[in-house]
Amino acid sequence: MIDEKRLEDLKEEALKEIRGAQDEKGLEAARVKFLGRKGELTQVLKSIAKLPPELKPVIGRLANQIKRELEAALKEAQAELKRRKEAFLPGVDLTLPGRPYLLGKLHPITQVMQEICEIFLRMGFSIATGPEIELDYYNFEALNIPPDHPARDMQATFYVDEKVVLRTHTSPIQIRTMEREKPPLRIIAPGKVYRCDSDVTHTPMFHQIEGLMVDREVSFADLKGILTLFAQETFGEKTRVRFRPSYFPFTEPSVEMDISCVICDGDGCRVCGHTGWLEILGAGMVHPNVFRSVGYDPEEWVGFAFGLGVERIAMLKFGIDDIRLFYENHLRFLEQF
Ligand code: FA5
Repeated sequence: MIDEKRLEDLKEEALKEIRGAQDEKGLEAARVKFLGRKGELTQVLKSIAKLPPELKPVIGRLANQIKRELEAALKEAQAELKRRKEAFLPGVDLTLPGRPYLLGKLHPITQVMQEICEIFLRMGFSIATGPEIELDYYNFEALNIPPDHPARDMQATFYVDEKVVLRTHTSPIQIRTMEREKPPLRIIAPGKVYRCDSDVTHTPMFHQIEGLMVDREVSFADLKGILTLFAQETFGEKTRVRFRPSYFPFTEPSVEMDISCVICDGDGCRVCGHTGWLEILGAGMVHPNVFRSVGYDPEEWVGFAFGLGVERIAMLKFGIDDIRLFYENHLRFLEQF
């Protein structure tokens, strides 16, 4: 005969099996064993009818309560198994340390280019762009370099065909901007340029930033002032600059700007060839012929322009002695910036 003790024992046994089930199969076996059609508790419930009347309500209530408890335990065990299954996927060990998430970074040349652009943006310049595959007209002719001009040899050009080149400098953007916009204007133009050139300080593709300022009263003093400020913001307040006469067909007069050597501070070392100075850019007052080619009146407008090599600046800033390192893409090199 069933009594309360027997029922309690049954409950304990059932809970033990339900909670101890290692998988869904084990859990289902436990359910069938106790709560199935022929399960042990089901049998008890069925036999209640045959109990003496005074025992019926007591055993009936207890048996039903145990049934509810076992059903709840089953549900909980099912949920726990599901949680375990999700956490322990086959072949996945969640105790292993996570894989490092490799974050990309800006290339050092891009970083330097952005830095330089920001300096000029703060001075009221805006950014202009132009195509890398350029017409001979914009790269040379409109810049006062006619077809047989000896200055064409200053830049070893990649020709696409007779009339089309890979731009050798960012100066054609001067022309394109002036054709499009009326003066006054103040632009900088960063971009890739190409020359048939390769050694420790030259690569066939490199970056330049062009600057152009045109107004009614721009003077050589403005050129000097703005470029001096640029040099000091880039290389530090103590940087000294000097301007040497030079030649570019599209500027007159033309200069090259040197900064005091960033390595030896002007004392003379291997990097500056023991001169104490490093050349960083070319510049000058816009040649009247350039204004004529874009339809600006050279009697009314004056301007200055400059062009700098970004790799050169980056090499000096970071103390790098071989320009090719920028383009070999070794992670151990690139990760340092
Ligand atoms: C020019 O390209 C002129 N367009 C600059 C200019 C603009 C002058 C406006 C006046 C007014 P240059 O050929 O000197 O000038 O080149 C400028 C800079 O580009 C050089 O000082 C150098 O830093 C860099 N450069 C030249 N060739 C290479 C190369 N193959 N690889 C890396 N940098 C180079």
